Amino acid sequence: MIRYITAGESHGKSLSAIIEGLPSNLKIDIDFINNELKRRQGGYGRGGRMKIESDEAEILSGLRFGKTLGAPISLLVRNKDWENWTEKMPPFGKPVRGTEKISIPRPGHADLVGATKYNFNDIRNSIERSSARETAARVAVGAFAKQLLSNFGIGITSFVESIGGVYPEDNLYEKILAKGKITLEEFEAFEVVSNASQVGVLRAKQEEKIIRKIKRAKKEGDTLGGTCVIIADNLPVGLGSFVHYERRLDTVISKNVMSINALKGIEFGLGFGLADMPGSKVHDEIIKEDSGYSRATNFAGGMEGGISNGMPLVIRVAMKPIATLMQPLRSVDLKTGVNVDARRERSDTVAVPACRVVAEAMLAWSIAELMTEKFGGDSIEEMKDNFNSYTRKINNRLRRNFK
Ligand code: EPS
Repeated sequence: MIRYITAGESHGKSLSAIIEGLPSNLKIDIDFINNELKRRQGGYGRGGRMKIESDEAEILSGLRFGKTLGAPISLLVRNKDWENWTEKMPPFGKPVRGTEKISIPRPGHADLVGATKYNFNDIRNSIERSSARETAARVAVGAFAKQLLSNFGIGITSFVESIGGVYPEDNLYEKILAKGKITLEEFEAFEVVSNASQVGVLRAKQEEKIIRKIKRAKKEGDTLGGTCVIIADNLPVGLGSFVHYERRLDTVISKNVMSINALKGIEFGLGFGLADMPGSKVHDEIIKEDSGYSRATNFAGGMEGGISNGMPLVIRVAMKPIATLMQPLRSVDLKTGVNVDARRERSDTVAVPACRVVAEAMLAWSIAELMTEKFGGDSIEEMKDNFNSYTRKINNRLRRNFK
């Protein structure tokens, strides 16, 4: 079993994470981790904070000469902005005279529920840990998972499908599902094109429209949400299970991916679209190929019965607009009980391009959870042996069983 935990406040000294259960001898490339962190920071429409930070992971334990020891891994991502917050966020001491106590919650943020639940007299205490800054730690964790998965040929990519309701004109998502299998060239093209786009999309005309929309939203003091598509390819058949609710592939993915700040929806394959169509139009027909059994289409998004079926794993997620508005909505000052405008706080106009990178990390983690559960092993060598033995024999066994 692998697990991780993160710690850290948005304007505290650092974010940190502990990862437990990765096999030993797994090669880890720090440049890869830092590049993932850089990808998360990018995207048109982010706020002032990303100009201050240049996120980098510092590995404190669990690695020796670039390989895992099988021991817990601990890592840090330092907050450069901490320098500006030493008086407002010290772990000890007392607030200096004149330190503002925040009493006006933002609609849509964790401000009010956090202060209510944790019995705070300053909303700053809610803001700090609920901030999506925490996702930097999770991207670092996901970068470990991605490197584990690459040993088994499993790749993960993504693109932003829409921002502010601006979708590609060619119904791209359905097209990908209708096509079924994804070639390596197509997979790589998703990666290259989305990474080159300022907003993570695949279509140039759509990018222009989205940038115009973000500019307008910013001018109007508003914010935008959007949808992202995340794809994992080359999964073996058999990850997840129908025998228990918590072991289903879709359960594990939902738990991890839906924990991302501001995510409000997830679809597997055609998802909600499946509900509107007759079965004859959406169930993926089974076809025989030299390498085994395949499906003619992929509307199920790579799973049947909570188990991976060897088709690309395709999910779509929806992110709500950022809750901090420069043209604020109505709120209440908790000090006076009087209706006032919500508080403004430095923030982003849109963070959907960052969200797709975090979603990749969480999808990678989900698959890593199930891969280590199924193929176990204390070292990467042992895990590979188990994996190879299973995947090599799986088709022959099926053939023999049904002779
Ligand atoms: C974020 C850091 C934050 C915000 C954003 C995400 O920085 P700051 O609050 O210092 O400006 O840019 O946080 C939120 C959207 C949120 O709602 O908390 C980051 O590193 O991703």
